[in-house]
Amino acid sequence: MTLPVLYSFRRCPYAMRARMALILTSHTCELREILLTDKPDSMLKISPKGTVPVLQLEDRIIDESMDVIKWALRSGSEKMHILSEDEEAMSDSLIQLFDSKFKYHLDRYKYSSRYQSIKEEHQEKCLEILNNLEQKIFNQPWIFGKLVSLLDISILPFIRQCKIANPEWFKSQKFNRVISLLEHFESSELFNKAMEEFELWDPKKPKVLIFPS
Ligand SMILES: N[C@@H](CCC(=O)N[C@@H](CS)C(=O)NCC(=O)O)C(=O)O
Repeated sequence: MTLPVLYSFRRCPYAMRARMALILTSHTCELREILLTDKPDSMLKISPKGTVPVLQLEDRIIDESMDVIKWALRSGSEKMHILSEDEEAMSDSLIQLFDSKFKYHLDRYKYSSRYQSIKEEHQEKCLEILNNLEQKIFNQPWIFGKLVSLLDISILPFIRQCKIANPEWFKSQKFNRVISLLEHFESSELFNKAMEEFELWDPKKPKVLIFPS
């Protein structure tokens, strides 16, 4: 059986969450690390929209990160928190919020010159969303307690980007539970395994690199 191929970009939050889902469900794949500025033809041929992650299976292509996660999680994972009905509703609505509104403001906060946006306005909108999340966190070390959940892996890569944009500002905010959650995430084995560096995949000299290694 041929291994699934994952086209990935290490720092991409969407690819990050897909890699974490693969780790948590003990899936192994061939990882092809790409540059967003030089996407390989083999990737564009199977997914012309040109975003990562792209998972190439024997019988189909999955090129949306949440679909990669759903595929990985189809038989569940004993390492992950099982969501109750209420938690699932909360998780779905927060993932939707972070993928749309939070990401929108995050981009305009981080890349204000590219977007010609007013940085402070978008920082404030990110802050509102994070303050709101703070009111929904009651457990430790992950959002639903001792096991990591779909919600943690889906939104934490974006919260991390918000911190990276200005760590001093981020750490001086009052959302202490969000800060602890992010610190736990960044020091977790899961995150560190997902962030392992892979050499760039070169279609002219293709090497099969296995993820997780
Ligand atoms: N909705 C997609 C979004 C993926 C996405 O936008 N990935 C970014 C990198 S973080 C990308 O590939 N952008 C294409 C580019 O910059 O050319 C998903 O969830 O997989």
